[in-house]
Amino acid sequence: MFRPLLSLALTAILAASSFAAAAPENAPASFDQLLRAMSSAYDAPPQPVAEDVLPAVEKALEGDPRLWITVAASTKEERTRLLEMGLSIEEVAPNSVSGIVHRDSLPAFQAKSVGLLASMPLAQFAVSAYKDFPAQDAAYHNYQEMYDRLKALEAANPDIASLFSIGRTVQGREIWTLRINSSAKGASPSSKPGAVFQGAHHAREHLSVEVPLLFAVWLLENRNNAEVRKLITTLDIYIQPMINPDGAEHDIADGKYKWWRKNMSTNSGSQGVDLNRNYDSWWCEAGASNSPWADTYCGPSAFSEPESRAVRDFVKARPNLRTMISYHTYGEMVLYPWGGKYEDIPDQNDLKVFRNLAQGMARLTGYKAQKSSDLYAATGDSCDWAYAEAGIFAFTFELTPKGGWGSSGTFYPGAGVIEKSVRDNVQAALHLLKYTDNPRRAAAE
Ligand code: 0X9
Ligand code: ZN
Repeated sequence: MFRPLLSLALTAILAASSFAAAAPENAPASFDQLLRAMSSAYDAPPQPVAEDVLPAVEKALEGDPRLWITVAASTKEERTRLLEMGLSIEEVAPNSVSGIVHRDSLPAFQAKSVGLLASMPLAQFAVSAYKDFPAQDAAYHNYQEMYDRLKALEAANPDIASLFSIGRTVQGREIWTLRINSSAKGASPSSKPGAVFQGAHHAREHLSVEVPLLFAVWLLENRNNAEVRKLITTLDIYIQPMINPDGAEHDIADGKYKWWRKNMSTNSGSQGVDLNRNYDSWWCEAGASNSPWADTYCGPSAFSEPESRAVRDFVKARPNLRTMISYHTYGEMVLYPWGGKYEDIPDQNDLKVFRNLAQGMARLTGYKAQKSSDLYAATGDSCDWAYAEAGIFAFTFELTPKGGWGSSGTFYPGAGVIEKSVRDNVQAALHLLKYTDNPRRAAAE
């Protein structure tokens, strides 16, 4: 899909800054410049793009006799028949297709035997296809922009950064992973101790994309700083900013937030599985629902979803992984296992490691460190699974806002929170990296 608005808006913001004037063409924005541009976007003068482009699109298609329709079809033979009826098929889903048809052909598609699911004027569809994050939140990266940013980092640091996909989502999007490693590329193995930073298991938690993504920008920009260089040359670092891109894109797809949490799989009559209930850690016991329509639906079985399977296979193929952060929002907390049981993890030494690392990261962010299940018990979460399965010191971060009285915003706190969240969390993530060679060192503190 075409999504020119955000890149145009960001380009306009960057072009207005003195940096852009001085920087060579195509130079990637620095961490500071990028953050400044992103955090000022929320109070930047109204961006002309939405105002200019959308009416122009509407005008160009005004009175156009074509419609965008969605029709039931599950086989290639059915799809061929629809082409023969005059539908240009543009999108194919497992049980339906969408595309463009002349309004005079509509009656044929309305016949009982055909199964017309939806129709709208092409102008209306075209405008909706242009939609993105609401203008005031344009600084947040959508899927394409996240990919572009990762790709640019790889291009600017080809010796130590490589981009690869750990698998595809329900709707076929790649789950992109940026790897930072001075001696290994892509999916190849490494014996260096590994760390993983993940965002957006939950669709509406958009700040959880920005924090790991901008951490990657920061790390690579500071690659020549002695401390950072040591981390980059001794560790195997993976950044996966969008585990659930289908859901994240759905949440912003018509320019208004949908408060969507789950992935986009189709269940009987409803949509989505809660990916943070789909891992095989006491799957679908406490704190998970087996009702497909529920926001905490655990799915038909553990690892039923391609997104959680991709993470499972990624982790299992890399026994060198030692630490992990899964970013979520909101609540300003640093959580450690167990999440699925009220008890402490049985290994007292590991418990000390978890507590000390969590406390260290809480100090740097101002968040509260606690056992996950002290918040509530919820089974099937990724961090319980990663620790139980692979011994990874895995933390769930609940980012800003704090919630409750005196705190503003929930899942949509605005672009103004990005800068502080990123800066504080860069320090917390660095803290974890400093222990990734041997996290058990932290037990002694
Ligand atoms: O419920 C979740 O999956 C996480 N909170 S969120 O509001 N982002 O949905 C918290 C997961 C922490 N883990 C457990 N308490 N098990
Ligand atoms: Zn979440």
